Amino acid sequence: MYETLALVGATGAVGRIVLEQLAERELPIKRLKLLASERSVGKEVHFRGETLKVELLEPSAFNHIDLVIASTPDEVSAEFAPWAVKAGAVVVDESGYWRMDPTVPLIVPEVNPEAVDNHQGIIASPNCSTTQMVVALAPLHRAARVRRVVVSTYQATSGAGLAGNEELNHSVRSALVGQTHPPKTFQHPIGFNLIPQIGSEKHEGYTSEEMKMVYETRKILGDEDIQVCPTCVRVPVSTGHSESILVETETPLSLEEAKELLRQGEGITIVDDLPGGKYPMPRDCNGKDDVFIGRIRKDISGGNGITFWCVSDNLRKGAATNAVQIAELLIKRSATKTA
Ligand code: 11C
Repeated sequence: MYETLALVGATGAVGRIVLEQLAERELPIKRLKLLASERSVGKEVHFRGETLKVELLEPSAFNHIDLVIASTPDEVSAEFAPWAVKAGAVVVDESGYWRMDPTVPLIVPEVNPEAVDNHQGIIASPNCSTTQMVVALAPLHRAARVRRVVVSTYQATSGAGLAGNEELNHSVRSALVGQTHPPKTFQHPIGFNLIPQIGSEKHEGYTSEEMKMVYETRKILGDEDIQVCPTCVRVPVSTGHSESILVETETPLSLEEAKELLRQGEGITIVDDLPGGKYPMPRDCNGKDDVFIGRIRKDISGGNGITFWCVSDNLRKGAATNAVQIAELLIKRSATKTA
């Protein structure tokens, strides 16, 4: 059923990891086609012992393609996804363009796998900062209904792609010799700095990145009443987003109950030993697919809250891994239906 796969954006930061994931995991794909804009056409990519050439992203590229995994800017997705659907393919899209479309399921396989069945040709994968947070919130929400979340993010430069990491390198090297590298990708120099702006202003002083965390969280958890107050910050770390999360639930949870729920949560690894100096940090979580949680505490400021620290590889679970897991889910569920 899903035997031919096209990867759109194969040469980008996320596309490269999708390729690694496809090689590592056992998807029953018989043919892989790599698509990109004119700039990358002809580039050679090695995959499972073969050399594949990147082909042009155009409407006819989707003929005889069953499944598409795409990591492109929003405007590219807006244009090509309808071509792919018209040709009969199902698109797993990592851009922000389709996520809030009511006809498009927004999927984190550990959280809302059943929603994938409602697709009409496009399935969206969430923003990286949302994905790791909802993996952590899901077990608490199922048990005690999440009412309010206050989150501050510490987001890696690779969230802005290969250009973001290049800018981090240049910015740090320049700062070490007393110079300033003029920023292009970020609003300010990122070396030895923190930038409390990701995206542009979107709603009442909140940025587009922050509002994604509000809207996408409600859609994935299927609860429009969840209140989310986010502050998103770019930090000089190349890979691995970190988040400080305070969550209030309708049903009170003891610290032990919350720890147990998180411990049992799918896709979660707990690293929580403050006296031993053990907690998740980006450099330890990179290259891994789980969401890592530590510093789990009761909110001592009053109210009915649990607070914790959450780290995940933004290029893997935040992007490539989640998309490949959606593809696996789709293949598994369609096999069950046709069996
Ligand atoms: C960042 N979270 O760290 C962004 C990147 O909507 O998929 C991903 C943007 C998105 O800059």
